[in-house]
Amino acid sequence: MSDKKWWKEGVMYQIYPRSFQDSNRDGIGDISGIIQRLDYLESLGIDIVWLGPVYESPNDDNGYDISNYYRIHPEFGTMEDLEELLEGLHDRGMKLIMDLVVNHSSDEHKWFQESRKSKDNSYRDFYHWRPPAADGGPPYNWKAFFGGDAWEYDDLTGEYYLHLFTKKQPDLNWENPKLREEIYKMMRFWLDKGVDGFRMDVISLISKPEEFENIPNDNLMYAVYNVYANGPRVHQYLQEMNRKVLSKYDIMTVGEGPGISKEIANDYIGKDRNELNMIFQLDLMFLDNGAGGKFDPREITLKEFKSLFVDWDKALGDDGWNNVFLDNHDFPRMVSRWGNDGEHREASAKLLLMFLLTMRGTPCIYMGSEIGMTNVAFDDPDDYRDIETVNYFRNTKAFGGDMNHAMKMVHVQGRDNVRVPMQWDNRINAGFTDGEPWIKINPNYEDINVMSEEEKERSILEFFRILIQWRKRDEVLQYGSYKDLDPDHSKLFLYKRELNGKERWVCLNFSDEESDIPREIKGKRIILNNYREIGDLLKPWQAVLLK
Ligand code: TEU
Ligand code: CA
Repeated sequence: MSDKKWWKEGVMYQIYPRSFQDSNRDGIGDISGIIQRLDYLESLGIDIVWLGPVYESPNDDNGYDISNYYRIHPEFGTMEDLEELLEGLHDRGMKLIMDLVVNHSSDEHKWFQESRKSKDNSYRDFYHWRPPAADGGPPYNWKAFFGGDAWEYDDLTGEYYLHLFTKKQPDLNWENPKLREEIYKMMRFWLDKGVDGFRMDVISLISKPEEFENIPNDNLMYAVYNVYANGPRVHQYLQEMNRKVLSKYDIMTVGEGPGISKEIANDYIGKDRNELNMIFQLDLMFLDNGAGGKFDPREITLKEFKSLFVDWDKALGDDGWNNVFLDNHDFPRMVSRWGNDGEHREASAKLLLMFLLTMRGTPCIYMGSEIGMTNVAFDDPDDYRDIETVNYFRNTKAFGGDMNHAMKMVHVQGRDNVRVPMQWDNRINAGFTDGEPWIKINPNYEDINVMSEEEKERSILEFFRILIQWRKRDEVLQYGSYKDLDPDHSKLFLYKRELNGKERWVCLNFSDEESDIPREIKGKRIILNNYREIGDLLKPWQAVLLK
């Protein structure tokens, strides 16, 4: 059995601050808005809130471009608000983890402002600068995550700087010990305030190759897994960070890990590595990327889906610890992507929640999934806000691509699917704001919202609350071993959790069709079922937990 830790027993809940609750009618979610909803958070039974970035930022990438790590962006409130939120969570027995975005800063951060001034500026080496190629173009052929080149020319000094994300997100140079000390100092500032840990943005990318080289392939995922991630000194940096900062506090860390494959995951999170506690592995999120990237997706089979979880569980074993999630602020809504958000929305939303809360690993639920919120489909490109989507539309247009097709792809894959505001009730703007929201509301808010879920019997929300209570008092669900009982089944995900002779079975029908009841669960006692009963066949998206 894996060692006991509070962060293995807790349930995480992600808040995207811009879209949770507006408190001052400017149409932007803010910290006071979250404070107004503290009782709701407590009522869910969640333990750990992951708060997206609320630091000062020009918002090129909605706060993932930080211009001052010590200040709260005025649109989100003040430092006092943040302290009040922290206290409010702690009073209710919940923890707060903050987003730590240190692979890159904003180009408006004072470090970058200094760095670009001259080649001998004392901040020059806080970033990666290189002279142009012989033809004056970018020194290397690297591509950025949100389209275009990853090297940007700056005519002040006639050199290029590296940005793996937008050009307003220059990558920090971790080779520089002065930069690292600055980061550690900033981390201590937040930990001394009492925050309970960090979600570390793209932490797998912080160490760059010793010698930059061209990439023999223009597939972004190839670059991520083979060049951008897991650089030669990433473990040295994380061990140093752990020794100098993390180990001094009772906190948790989860590193976002694009490019970390299961074979090397325990190098980051293994017990004796003294690096991180968990990673968010993105293999599943990237699995459907086709040759043209995320906007060129392919179908994934249930078998692939299952084997990914099974293989990761096996690879981490009792040395590492998994984090289990099906969506976040970067990927489509889980019920739209992995369930059926039409006819079977309620059943499949419950099934996916049961999956998250019965797997081995700390579950992380994205706000709104507890009420089965779905993807959104705006008709007008101007209704989209996310820089990745905006760039995609722009590039499609520039290269004479099919805009209708692009729109369809955005409806399926775009990040704004999950960034539209939380749906609280059926009043105008879904109770999110009394002003003009920064992005349009999903028109289905009149049917899908917290208030109507609270009033309904056997709602998704009620199901989620019951599941959480089970998870929290059941050691078998927390620490029990995990075994897939029928890896080849094309519709069912059937697994067993086991601890000290106690067993739990989870039977999930991942399909729009009925399915046979597996013999393994016949005669077992039902703990929780997303249908009223269990007949001779499993209903579409039926989910049953048994003992
Ligand atoms: O995401 C990193 C990451 O790998 C994602 O960029 C993902 O590939 C992309 O969103 C797919 O559309 C983190 C943050 O979660 C994301 O919001 C930021 O935009 C990004 O880093 C840069 O900070
Ligand atoms: Ca506001």
